[in-house]
Amino acid sequence: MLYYAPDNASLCVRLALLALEIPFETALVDRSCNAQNGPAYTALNPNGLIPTLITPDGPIYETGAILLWAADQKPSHVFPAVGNPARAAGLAWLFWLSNTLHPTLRMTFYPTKYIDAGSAPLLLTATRANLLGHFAHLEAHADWLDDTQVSISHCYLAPMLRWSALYGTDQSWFDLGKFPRLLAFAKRFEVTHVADQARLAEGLGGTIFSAPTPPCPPEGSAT
Ligand SMILES: N[C@@H](CCC(=O)N[C@@H](CS)C(=O)NCC(=O)O)C(=O)O
Repeated sequence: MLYYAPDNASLCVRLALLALEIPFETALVDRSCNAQNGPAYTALNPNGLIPTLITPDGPIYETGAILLWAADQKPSHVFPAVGNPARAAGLAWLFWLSNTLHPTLRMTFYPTKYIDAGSAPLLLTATRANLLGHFAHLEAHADWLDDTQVSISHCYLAPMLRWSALYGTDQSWFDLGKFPRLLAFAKRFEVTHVADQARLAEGLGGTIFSAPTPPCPPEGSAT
């Protein structure tokens, strides 16, 4: 069971489970009433953050951890298995996405969780500059962007490109067109069967990664 909200970090997990062809059901976390902080959800994930995946081993949270757990259920499908020399670089990038790019992006969505409202504009300016540096880093060094086989790092990154274009107080800082390799990746991934299934399930519209529009989900809300 995947606890999700449309166009939330659970989208990364949905994409990976679809790519792995691991059957799953979903349970909506209703953000309109802050259900992520209610007792039923925090009993599963005490951080009060979406997603959580219920597995035979119990609930797992943290997007990167869930992606790795899922990939290890079907070794070599979407991530190098233990023993494969490519796993080292794969892990380095997965953790970079999880401990560098994703938290930085979160700061632009929820600046007042990190600093007082008066200082938020300063934080946003600095954080957006950092993010542009992170995207330039990917553009220059992430050779896995060009892989045609879907990986869990693809499933993690593509929604982050989408959110950069859609969420926060001002999107003028972000122009995917300035990063041709990232743009080509987004265009390639969004026409896969996996992205199409996620798009329909969460009402994400067309060109969901390269030129996204706000979602129109069949249930729940993104924020
Ligand atoms: N470190 C967490 C972050 C997840 C996260 O930021 N989730 C957002 C939705 S995309 C959330 O739950 N936001 C609700 C809140 O902050 O109250 C992870 O990797 O799973």
